[in-house]
Amino acid sequence: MDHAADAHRTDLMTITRYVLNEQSKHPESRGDFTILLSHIVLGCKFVCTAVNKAGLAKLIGLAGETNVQGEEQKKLDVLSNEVFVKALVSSGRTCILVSEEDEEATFVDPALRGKYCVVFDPLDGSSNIDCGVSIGTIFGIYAINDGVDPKIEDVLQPGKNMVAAGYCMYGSSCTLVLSTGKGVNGFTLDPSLGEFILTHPDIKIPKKGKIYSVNEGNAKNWDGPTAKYVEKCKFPQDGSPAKSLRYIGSMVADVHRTLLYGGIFLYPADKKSPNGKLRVLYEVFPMSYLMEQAGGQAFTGKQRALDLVPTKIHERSPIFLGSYDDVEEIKALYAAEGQK
Ligand code: AFP
Repeated sequence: MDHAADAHRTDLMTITRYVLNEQSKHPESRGDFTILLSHIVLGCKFVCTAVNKAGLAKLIGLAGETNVQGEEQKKLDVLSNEVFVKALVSSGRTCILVSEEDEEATFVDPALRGKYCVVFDPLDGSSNIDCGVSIGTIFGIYAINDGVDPKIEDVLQPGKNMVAAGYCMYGSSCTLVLSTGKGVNGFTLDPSLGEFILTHPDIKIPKKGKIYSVNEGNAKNWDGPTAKYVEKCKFPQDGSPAKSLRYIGSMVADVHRTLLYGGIFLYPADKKSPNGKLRVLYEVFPMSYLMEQAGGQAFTGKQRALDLVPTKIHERSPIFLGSYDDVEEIKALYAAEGQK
């Protein structure tokens, strides 16, 4: 144990302390957001533990299978969803929940309702679980005037109306990245304390990056601007070095790297999937919100991603997000295509 290093860590900025500090800047605040966030944090800690134990505990398997004790086994994504739904409902601060795992939105029982709507993917990248690749939880939060009579339109709002967004990555460490609309901060779980500690204050994405991240296996079905952009990444004509390709296939991991190192993450439309693959409410919006808050951009191929108005809770959209200058390039290619 490095006691010398530990001795310096006597003034720990936990995520709760950070949010309470922010709350104190708004004397009218009743602490509802802090309570909601603490329930999200609890969900993340639970899922982190479950992900870490997955191999050992044989949590991986088909939902409905039984373990040696005859208890029903749940797949990690099913389990994670249950954990988050229960944590969010019991916070008493939510009125509508939209989860990637549930076909319909959950309207919270009137006795437990609060003013927040939470959209989330409890375990994104779950096809990577079996090989131990980083996966994560993604969430976005809307606030409505009162939670008494919530309607589905309350969550069918553009991403720019979110009051907060974030993700938790279950990787070599467990990292929670959060924005409440005033920049982006990263917190790493200290397992010995069971607390998320501020380790990445005020994250800013580099203005231009050296990495592009896309599933190139879909290249034969791409449209012109996407194909041209990727060609430029590999064979730049302006004398700049070629970009490196990094693609994990787990959005949280790919976006986390993009946020910290810069570059661009693309999940474009293609001939087979004209709306791309990623879901607007709980993948595209939260990640776009974080990118903009970190100084980057997010674009759908037609417009600023956060201006999109979803019409269905599980709607999909193409997405290009990352460093400001890199997204500017793809925007220019789409604009040129539009002028033909
Ligand atoms: P899974 O949850 O099915 O693994 O999907 C993950 C995901 O939604 C997102 O996290 C990735 O960025 C994207 O899909 C990867 O999709 P491709 O496998 O088509 O590249």
